[in-house]
Amino acid sequence: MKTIITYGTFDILHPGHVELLKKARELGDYLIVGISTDEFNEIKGKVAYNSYEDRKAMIEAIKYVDMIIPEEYWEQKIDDITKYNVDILVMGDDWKGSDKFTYLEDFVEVVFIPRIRNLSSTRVKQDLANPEINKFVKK
Ligand code: C2G
Repeated sequence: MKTIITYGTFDILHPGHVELLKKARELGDYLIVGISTDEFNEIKGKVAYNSYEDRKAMIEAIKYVDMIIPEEYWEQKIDDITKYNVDILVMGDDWKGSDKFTYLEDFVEVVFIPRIRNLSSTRVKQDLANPEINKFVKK
């Protein structure tokens, strides 16, 4: 059995997230998703709209996902790779070249998947706050 792992905040869910999870799962037989806890998001400098529990509920409802684990610190990936006998770590290619991942290439196959369109949770939040785009927001 080929085990795949990926990590992320997965806040405002959008097609880019789903495409990433689909493509990750297609690389093997079992997909583990490490979802950033609210505390780890603070370390990442991110504020999620949805709580960890809500983000976990959304991601585990996606048919490509087999297991959810909390992502609590950057360096846990080495432990996860051993603990879950991971064959491939997958991330969107916005992480390609990041020192958060390059060192992992000595321990596991790392695959960067091209991000589809330029979707992001941040952009969705910005668009929703923009009265020119979101008609429910008063000008
Ligand atoms: N992603 C993608 N395409 C998009 C947007 C995001 O492939 N249009 C990918 C990202 O590259 C990442 C995953 O979806 O692999 C989750 O994205 P985020 O929720 O923004 O997570 P991020 O802030 O990148 O945190 O230790 C890793 C970090 O937890 C990743």
